[in-house]
Amino acid sequence: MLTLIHKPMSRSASIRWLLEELGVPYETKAVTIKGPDGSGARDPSNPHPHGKVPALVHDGHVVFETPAIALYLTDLYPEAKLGPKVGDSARGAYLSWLAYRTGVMEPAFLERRLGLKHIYGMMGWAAPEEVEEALNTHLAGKDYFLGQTFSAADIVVGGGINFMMMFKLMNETPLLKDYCARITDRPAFKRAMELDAGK
Ligand SMILES: N[C@@H](CCC(=O)N[C@@H](CS)C(=O)NCC(=O)O)C(=O)O
Repeated sequence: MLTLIHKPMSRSASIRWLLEELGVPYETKAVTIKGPDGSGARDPSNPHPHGKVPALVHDGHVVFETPAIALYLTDLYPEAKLGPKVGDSARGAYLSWLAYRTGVMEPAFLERRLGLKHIYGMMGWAAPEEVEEALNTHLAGKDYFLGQTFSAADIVVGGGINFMMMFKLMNETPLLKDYCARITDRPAFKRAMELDAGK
């Protein structure tokens, strides 16, 4: 059994979206988390080492960190074709973009949000304007991160782009706007959002 440790409308919504894309049975376990305004508290029953969401429990095994959960699930259900298998020529790009979400993209835009100065050679991520340029350059002429095929990289990175543009952390470009419209038009995305909204 798959259990998503979840808080609606948080980062774990992207894993719910992925589970809906996969079309596999899963349950959600709602937990409380600490909020940025000091509200909320860690749920002692959350197996994530820092009490964050998402976490996934699969037959008693805990997986945490969004890219790791996405990779775990797309490897577990290869028939859904949401992530290239080991040996596939697109596998390297897939892994790289999954890692990019939390290793580069998120820290860069948090740096912008907090008004921090980018320090080259020290910060392990790129400056926000360079991330924007890289994303726009990579997606030019493509429908999805891996080219013409939708994959979980579009949920993990694309979902992040959608969120960051919505909250004005990332500059909107016609290309990114079109891309986000394409990925959020998917029935699984709409289902996940409706479920999160309690509909
Ligand atoms: N790097 C983690 C970040 C997870 C994360 O920070 N989630 C937020 C919710 S959007 C959270 O649980 N915050 C509670 C806390 O920081 O204690 C991932 O991508 O899975």
